[in-house]
Amino acid sequence: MLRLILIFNVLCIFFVASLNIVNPGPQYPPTKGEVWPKPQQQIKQQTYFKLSPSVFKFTETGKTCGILKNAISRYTAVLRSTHHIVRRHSKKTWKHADTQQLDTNPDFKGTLEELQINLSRPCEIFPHLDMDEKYSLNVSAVSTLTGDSIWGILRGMETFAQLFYLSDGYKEVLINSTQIVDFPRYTYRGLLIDTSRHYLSVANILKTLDAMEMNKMNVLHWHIVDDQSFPYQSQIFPQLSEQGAYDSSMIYTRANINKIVKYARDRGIRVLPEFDVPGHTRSWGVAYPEILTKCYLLGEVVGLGPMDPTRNSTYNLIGDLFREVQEVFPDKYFHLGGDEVAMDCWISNPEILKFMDQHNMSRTSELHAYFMSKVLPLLGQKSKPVVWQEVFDEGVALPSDAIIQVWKRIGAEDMVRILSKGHKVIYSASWYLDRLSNGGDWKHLYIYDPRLLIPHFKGLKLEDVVGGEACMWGEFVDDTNFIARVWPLASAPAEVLWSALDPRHNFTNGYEISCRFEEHVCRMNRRGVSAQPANGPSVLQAKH
Ligand code: CP6
Repeated sequence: MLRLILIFNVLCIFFVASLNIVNPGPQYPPTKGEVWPKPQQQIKQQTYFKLSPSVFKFTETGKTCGILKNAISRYTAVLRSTHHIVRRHSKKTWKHADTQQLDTNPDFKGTLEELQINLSRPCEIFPHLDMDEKYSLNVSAVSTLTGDSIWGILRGMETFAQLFYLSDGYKEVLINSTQIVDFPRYTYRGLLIDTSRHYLSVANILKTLDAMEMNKMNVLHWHIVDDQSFPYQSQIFPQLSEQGAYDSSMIYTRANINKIVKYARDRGIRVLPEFDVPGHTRSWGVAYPEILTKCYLLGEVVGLGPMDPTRNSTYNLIGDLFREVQEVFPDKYFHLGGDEVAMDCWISNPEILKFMDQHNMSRTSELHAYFMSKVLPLLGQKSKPVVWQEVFDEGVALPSDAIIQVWKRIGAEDMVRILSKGHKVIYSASWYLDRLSNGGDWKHLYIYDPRLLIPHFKGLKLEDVVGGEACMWGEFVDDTNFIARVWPLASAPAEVLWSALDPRHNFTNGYEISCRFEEHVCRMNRRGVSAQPANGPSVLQAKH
């Protein structure tokens, strides 16, 4: 009997061991030195160099400025830290035979000593919608990065940092000879963060900017306040956050915001503030209940709704606050929101009904239009508006340079209507990160390309689809899970919005993308971004 059990045990061990043989290691082997998002044009040679961080230096051969100097110290640190990983892995075997093997390999061309950075135009102070992000990078015995604009140079430095990979056995940091010419397919590549439903710490927002830089995203759309809390600390209306924030520690001071804006600028990232009006404003009413509409049910007040469009005091407060916000956020655009206005509250209120009557309005959309027509001029000359699509859909007269953000339906329909009226569009309908359960799958996000959705249609300027945005609404994310929920998912729209259509869209390269994702996630992890695994549980599947 004992013998039988023993034999059974041995068989079991054999069986388990054989499973391991059937399922060998990672499903998707990570690539080595593949750049995310994929460059527009790249030639890669077999010849390669070794990085010696103590010798390597960035040199400025053209114009320079503070942004470039900061980038040089940042990327010097990145290259040094890759080296630390090598040292950790290789321990005492640092001078191992593998190094000798390298030296005798005919493709090995020695140590990379320098990257010459040749910036031809003076630096701009802040990134903007039309910024030039083009660069050329040549990695060879004399390596050069050239660009007309500082923003292109920043993108090129990120690419350069990503070209390095660890040798087999992690003994060396290597880089192949490579020629790259690169520029984005879309100029607006955004990420929405929502700091009202849950507060996000300044440290986490800075971390988010690090990750955006690694993915060449260039707009942080900061949905800073909403119904649930008002964390923006205003100097003229301090009561807004004193009473409307979750806690006196859960606010953004002017110093906090200055730091975030500067940190973003150093990475070529714009910070687009959103103060959503007239809906989603419940938190404004904790300190200033009179600016909100009283909602009625059966003749009784049952709560507060959207802003009260009938009172001048509403517009006075908005105007004064927006002027202050325009000083803190230097971007040329200001997001006014305008989405999901609870019209049923408006028409439950007898005062509002009377006002509509007096102004010959029969539909609530006319009241929404009236409200926006009073708010839009408050921006003055200093900023141009971005609004959610409802504002356009409800027939509000918008200045021609207003940008419309589409979110309601996946598909071309909404974009076509907006483009035909001559407005620029930001597309985010397909990239609601918060809607994905179990962390989500990048494949659901990678298949949409906003311009490709639009059928050939006479007279529409496809370039007016300026880009897209991944939206991470805050209902189910806070400091504990925000980074891992966003990354690497947002890397999918980041690549769609940057890279060329070919070979991205031949739809047979899911395997290749998965392998590049493995390396990219590992790279983000190494550089301090806690991105979660990109590829789901391992299911055996043939290559290609
Ligand atoms: N908050 C605000 C939200 C949403 C919007 N605006 C939203 C709506 C539907 C989904 C996700 C988010 N939470 N202010 C709409 C733009 Cl599915």
